[in-house]
Amino acid sequence: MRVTSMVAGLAIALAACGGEKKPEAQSTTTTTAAPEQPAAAPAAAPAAGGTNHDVNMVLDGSTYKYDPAELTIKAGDVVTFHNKSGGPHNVSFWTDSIPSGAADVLKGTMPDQMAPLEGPLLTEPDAAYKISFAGAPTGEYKFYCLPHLALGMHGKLTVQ
Ligand SMILES: [Cu+2]
Repeated sequence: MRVTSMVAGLAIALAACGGEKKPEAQSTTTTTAAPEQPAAAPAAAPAAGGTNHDVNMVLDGSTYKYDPAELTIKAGDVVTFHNKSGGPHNVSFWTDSIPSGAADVLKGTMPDQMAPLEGPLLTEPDAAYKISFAGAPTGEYKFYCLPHLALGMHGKLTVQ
């Protein structure tokens, strides 16, 4: 019975051998990193649909002024005041020299008011102050610079 047992042993050895067959490596290591989405860069765009108008606040020689001192815009536009030289400057509206109903609108659209209709003092060079005229009534809006009112720094904007 020696032969039989040898055959049996061989069969077991073969079976063991076959069992050791390793499965093919399935996972090919291609970890494709998700491509980084370019950050959607919202430029400093004016409020929806409104055109931006720039007004510089300057010391020109010995004259403090808004440049331009008068401008005409449309309701919904934005006016950006820039502190160019001679600051600090600000933008204040005369409550009795704006259209009826305008004060309520400006109270909501003028950021960081020091007092009603009185914009903050801009001290940093090139600081900008943005006022939206969304929903603003048509008419004339007269404004002035609090520190330089006595020196004649004032302006007028007309909303059409
Ligand atoms: Cu000023």
